[in-house]
Amino acid sequence: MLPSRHVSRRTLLVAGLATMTVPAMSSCSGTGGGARRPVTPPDDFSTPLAVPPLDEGTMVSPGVREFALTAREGTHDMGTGVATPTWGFNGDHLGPTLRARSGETVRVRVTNDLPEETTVHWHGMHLPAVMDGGPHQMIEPGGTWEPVWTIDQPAASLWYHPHPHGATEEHVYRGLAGMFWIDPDEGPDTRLPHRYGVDDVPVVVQDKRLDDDGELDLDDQGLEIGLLGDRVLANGTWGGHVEASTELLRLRLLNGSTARTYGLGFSDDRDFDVVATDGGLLERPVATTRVRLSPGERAEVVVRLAPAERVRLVSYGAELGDVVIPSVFGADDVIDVLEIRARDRLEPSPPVPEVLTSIERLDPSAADARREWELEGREINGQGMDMDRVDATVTAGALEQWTVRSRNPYPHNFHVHDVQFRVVAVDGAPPPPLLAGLKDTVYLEPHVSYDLLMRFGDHADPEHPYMFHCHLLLHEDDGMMGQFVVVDDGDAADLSGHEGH
Ligand SMILES: [Cu+2]
Repeated sequence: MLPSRHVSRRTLLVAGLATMTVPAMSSCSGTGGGARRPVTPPDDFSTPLAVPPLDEGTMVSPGVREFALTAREGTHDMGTGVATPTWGFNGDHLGPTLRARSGETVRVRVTNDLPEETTVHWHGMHLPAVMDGGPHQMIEPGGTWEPVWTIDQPAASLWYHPHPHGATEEHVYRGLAGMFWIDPDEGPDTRLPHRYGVDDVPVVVQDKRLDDDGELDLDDQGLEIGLLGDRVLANGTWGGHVEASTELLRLRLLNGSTARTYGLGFSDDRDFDVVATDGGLLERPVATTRVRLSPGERAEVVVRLAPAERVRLVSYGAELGDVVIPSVFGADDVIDVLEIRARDRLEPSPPVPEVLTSIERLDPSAADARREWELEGREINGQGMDMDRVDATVTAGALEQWTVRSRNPYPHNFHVHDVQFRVVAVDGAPPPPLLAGLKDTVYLEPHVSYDLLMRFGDHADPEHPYMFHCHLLLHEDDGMMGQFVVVDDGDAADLSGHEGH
């Protein structure tokens, strides 16, 4: 099931880390053969930032919005002047920003024009398991898949990407990723900057490494966390600039990388407001100078600009917690992501509201069930992914507390399909403000326990599982993933009839 390129060397590295063979690790960060190349900074920021096309679909009947996505091959210039072979949705690289409203029914006609099977997963979306686009909903080359669901969650910046078991890292790395914005039911939230591509800009942050022929280098060089690129692109643009015409600029940041965790801020260390995390608005804006995003996480930030200034969005590297030799995982890399160029005259923007929303309080003591998940090597609770095994059977509507912990001295994170969870405790303490909102993916500092409280939905289906997994895509591909099934009270899961056997 697993691609062979991952197995033997990987096992050795895991074994090495388990016994803390630090010298073996340091050789990865040295200058000898197989060393990781330093990150290449852009020469200048003369290229306009690519903004993915906005796709609001077609209203085929009142409240029903239809989209079409085709995954296909193409080429894209990653800033080298070379046409790098890539994959994209409805284009050569990446995909359009799909936009729909809370309460609408959405239908997406997905066509696979790739030479191999893939899937499309709606990351962060609450929806029936059979519409989730996980590894059980494979689309053959030339095939189509048409999921339909009703959006039953607040406004949020979600995203979509392939999820074929064993090949997710490669499919995302080749370029298959796009954002899916949910607006409030009455339309865009006008209290915040909301004009697409003008003062409300999607920023898909990804690192890539190209070989001497200008092709994407899929060799992870034995790095424990998988592919770590030496150039960082925003929306596929290396060294891009965005021209700002308003005093406030909202950037919807998505870490669409396969392995790298970013610590994002601005070149002059200015404060900015984080207004939303994975699953939607925070209750109040959080003023900060850094936001940490591990693969799959999102944050919406609002930055105030002065006329005619230039300021860069920078990844200062990330606080990874108690990892061995953080530099090996890119934690020391300081990377310019894009430049903001403010016009000489800026349109006034309304101030960011002091109160953005209210989020339902969930009481941990009222949990219907508690589960513990320990991540180690490529396993969760000592088991690798098995498409035929159900790791948790959840009652529809149940409130559950999942306690998650990494037992490795290198990065992992944790993503749960179908639900937005609340981080109610980090090692028993209240979560930091940026983890206090709705989340579907959380970085796991090694040896720290995260208590996640989540209310499962109403889409009972004993035959189709949802996934939970590490969102470092190599780890996921190698089996750091489990399955849960949502059933009506008293029912049992039954995967015997599902596809994929
Ligand atoms: Cu992991």
